[in-house]
Amino acid sequence: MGRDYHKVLRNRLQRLAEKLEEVVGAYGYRVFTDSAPLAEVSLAAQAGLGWRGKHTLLLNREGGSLFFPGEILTDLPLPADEADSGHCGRCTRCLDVCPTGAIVEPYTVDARRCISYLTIELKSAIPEALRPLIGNRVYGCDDCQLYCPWNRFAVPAQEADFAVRHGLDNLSLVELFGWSEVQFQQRMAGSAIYRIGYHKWLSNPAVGLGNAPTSAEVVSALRQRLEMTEPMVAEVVRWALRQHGVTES
Ligand code: B12
Ligand code: SF4
Ligand code: SF4
Repeated sequence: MGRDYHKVLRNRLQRLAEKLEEVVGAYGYRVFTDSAPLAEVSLAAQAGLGWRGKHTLLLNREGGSLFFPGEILTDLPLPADEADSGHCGRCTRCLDVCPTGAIVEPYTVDARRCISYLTIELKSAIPEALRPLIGNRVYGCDDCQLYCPWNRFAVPAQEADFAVRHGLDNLSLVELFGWSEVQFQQRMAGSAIYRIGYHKWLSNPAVGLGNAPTSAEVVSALRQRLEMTEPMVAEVVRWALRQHGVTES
C-alpha cells in the first residue's frame, strides 16, 4: 500500500503531456486517472490497450490487469489504433473465486456485492448478510485479478511511491483495530485509505475479527471497543462479538 497512486500517476501524465508540448508545440489536453466521469476501461479497450475481462477490468497480454489506466485527452490529430477482441476464452476463474459472488455474469459486476465497494465506498456499515463473506479483507479486494491466468507473471511495481509503508503488509487485524484516530491519521496521511475516515476504517477490521477464529485476544480486542459510541462501529463490534458467542453487551 503506497501513496495515493492515482495522484502519482496523474502527475506523471501531466509531465508526459508537457514533454509532448515541447516537441509538437502548444496543443489542447487534459490528464485523467480515476479522476473524472470517463469510461476509462471502455476507452482504453477501444484504443487498443487491451480488452475488458469477464471481471470487467482492463487486461492486456503483457501486463495482465494489475495496472491503472491513465489518459491524456487531446485535440492532436493522432492515428486511431484497433480495438482488441479479447482473450478470456472459456475461462471463468474470476467468477468462480469472487468471495461475494459479485461478478453476477461475465462482464457484469454488481457493485453492491463487491468488497471494494463495501470496504471503501459504502459510507454505512457493510450489510450483515455479506459480512461473513468478507473474510479478513480490510480495504478493497483483488481476488478476481489475483486468480486470473493473465496475471500469473505479474511482478511488484518498482516505483518508490508504491512501496509498502509502516509495515502495513505484515500487521494483524488486532493491531490495525487497535489504532487510535491519531495513529490512523499519521500512518495513512497521503494514502487513498485516509479518505475513508477513521470510523469506516475501524469497522472493516471489526468485520474481519468477527470472521476470525475465536480466541481470547480477538474477543478482548473487540471488548475494548465496546466504549465506542459512533453508531456504525458500535453496531459492527457487537455483531463481531456475537460471532464469538459474546452477547452480554
Ligand atoms: C465505479 C468503479 C468501481 C465500482 C464498480 C466496478 C464495476 N466493475 O462496475 C467498484 C467500487 C465496485 C470498483 C471496484 C474496483 N475497481 Co473500480 N472503478 C470504477 C470507476 C470509477 C468507474 C467505472 C464505471 O462504472 N464507469 C461507468 C460505466 C458506465 O462505464 P463502463 O463500466 O466502462 O461501461 C461502458 C461499457 O462497458 C459499455 N457497457 C457497459 N454495460 C453495458 C451494457 C450494454 C447493454 C451495452 C450495450 C454497453 C455496456 O458502455 C459503458 C459506457 O461506455 C473506474 C474509473 C473510471 N473512470 O472508469 C474504476 C476502475 C474501473 N476501477 C479500477 C480498480 C483497480 C478497481 C478494483 C480492482 C479496486 C480494488 N483493488 O479494490 C476493484 C475491482 C472490482 C471489479 N471486478 O470491477 C481501475 C481498473 C484498472 C484496470 N486494469 O482495469 C479503474 C479503471 C480506475 C483506475 N483508473 O485505476 N470500481
Ligand atoms: S474485487 Fe473481489 S469482491 Fe469485487 S468483483 Fe473482484 S473478487 Fe469480487
Ligand atoms: S480470470 Fe479468466 S475470465 Fe476472468 S478476466 Fe481473467 S482470463 Fe478472463
